Amino acid sequence: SEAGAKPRGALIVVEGLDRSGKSTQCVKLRSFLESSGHPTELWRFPDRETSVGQMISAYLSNKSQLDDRTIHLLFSANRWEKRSLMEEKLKTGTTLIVDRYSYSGVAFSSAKGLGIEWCKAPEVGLLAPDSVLYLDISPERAAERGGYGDERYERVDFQSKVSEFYQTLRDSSWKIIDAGETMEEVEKKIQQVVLDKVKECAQGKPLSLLWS
Ligand code: NYM
Ligand code: MG
Repeated sequence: SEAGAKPRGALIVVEGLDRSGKSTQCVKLRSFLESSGHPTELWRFPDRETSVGQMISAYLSNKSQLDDRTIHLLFSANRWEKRSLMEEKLKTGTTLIVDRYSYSGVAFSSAKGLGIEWCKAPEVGLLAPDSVLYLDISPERAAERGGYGDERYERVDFQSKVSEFYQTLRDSSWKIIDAGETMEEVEKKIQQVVLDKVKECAQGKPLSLLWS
């Protein structure tokens, strides 16, 4: 990094189907990074705390109905409203672990039949992750894990479509983690990948933008 500037934090995104174990692993990863001396925050999208997030939450719990494009743009707006804080945190040395990001946005909306390019467009200009970890599990195995809740999208047939779109979106930089392994095995695999990335970012890897 530049003389006098703090080493920047890394933007680590965790993606996967519902019940793939993302949230559990994100919590474990955060304590691991903190205890390794890296200031870290755990974020998630949708961020249900904001007013946009509350509209999203009402939609997901079937308390409101919204047209597919409207809800897609709300999910995107929910990321845009956090963008400047995200950049500030990274530039002042905080690593962010983000539980779902633009890839969820595109995969879930495309699975409803919206065009993939249309879905990507509002994400252009958001910060690009330094690393995407994909917790890979079949929709059937995910459903066995204590079953789904009552939210929209939590159905095996729909999750299969989402899984196909995740495959379309992923590139060679994604780390595909077998989420069918034990919690400890998954945890170990994630730790090494992320630690390397945090170091690379601290050494000056520039921030970049979606969608390129
Ligand atoms: N979801 C999440 C979307 O459809 N678009 C998005 O942009 C994001 C971030 O919301 N089933 C969907 C995926 C999930 C649901 O997320 C709620 P979570 O992680 O279960 O709170
Ligand atoms: Mg969920």
